Amino acid sequence: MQLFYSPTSPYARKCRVLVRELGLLELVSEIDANPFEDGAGLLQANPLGRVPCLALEDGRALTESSLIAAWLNDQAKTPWASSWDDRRIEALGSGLLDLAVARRVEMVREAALFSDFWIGRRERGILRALDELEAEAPALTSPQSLGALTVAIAVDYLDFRFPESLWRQGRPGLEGLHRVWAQRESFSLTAPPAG
Ligand SMILES: N[C@@H](CCC(=O)N[C@@H](CS)C(=O)NCC(=O)O)C(=O)O
Repeated sequence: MQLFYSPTSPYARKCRVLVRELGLLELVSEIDANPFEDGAGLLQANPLGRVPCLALEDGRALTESSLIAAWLNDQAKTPWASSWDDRRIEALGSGLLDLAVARRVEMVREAALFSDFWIGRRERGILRALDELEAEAPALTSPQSLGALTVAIAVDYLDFRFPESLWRQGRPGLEGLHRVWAQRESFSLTAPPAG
């Protein structure tokens, strides 16, 4: 299997962390593919032109990080437990990521195209999602959970793209969850490049 990723994509990072956590490095080769370069390999695997994309041996490809994560978990000798509640947290964490990535997009547009409406909307959504996840944090103690992993990836992305973010303030549960993940080798080996 080939996993197309880019080093700065948090969605791809989630899959890369999982590959390491589940001991699947021998099954999955990782291909660095900046989606904005529209490389032939990525576009052939994923018509959406996005990463992550997992190209399977039979020619099919999986194109959503949560789907890829579920697939990888199914391939593991010792899969992580899955529940609807964990999937609910995973979806909330993915939504937080969507808002943070969309907020980042607003930052890198030409200044003339900045939209206060969209920036404000994204920021309010990010804060609401963080507060909701803080309330859930006491239940997210197992590192072997796709929900907890997704939340850790999302708050780490805030540190990466918005170093001025005060997401830790008043959110000790999320801070603790992040600390647990930040100590894991799978997390440090897949950290986005500085700068
Ligand atoms: N919902 C998708 C989002 C994937 C996504 O947006 N990836 C970004 C990189 S962070 C990308 O490839 N962007 C290229 C583009 O939008 O053209 C997932 O969970 O995998």
